[in-house]
Amino acid sequence: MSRRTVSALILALAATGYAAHAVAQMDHSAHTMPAAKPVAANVAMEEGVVKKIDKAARKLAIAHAAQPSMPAMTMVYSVKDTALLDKLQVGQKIRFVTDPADSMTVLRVEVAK
Ligand SMILES: [Cu+2]
Repeated sequence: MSRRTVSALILALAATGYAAHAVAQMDHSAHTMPAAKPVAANVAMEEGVVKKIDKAARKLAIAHAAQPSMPAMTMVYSVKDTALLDKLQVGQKIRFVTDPADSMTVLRVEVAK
């Protein structure tokens, strides 16, 4: 491959990566955030109540509060780390953070006081 071909390939890959990133962010905005929030503000926590815990499947059903873009509802989220589920009980009020790249994956959970 010539140098020029390699640079063109790198540019093409970079462009693809950017597009995918933008789409992932848009998905997340549509689900949980009002538009125009910078990525750094994505640490805002959502509120909800634990409805079901399934450690074997690494799933967590949460009745989440109303959000700017969606009404209150129960949704089933995935967790990457089942240790997140250890401290939870059905019926507990929680605050949680979802993955900016995948709004159906919970990254962090806190029991609300
Ligand atoms: Cu929802």
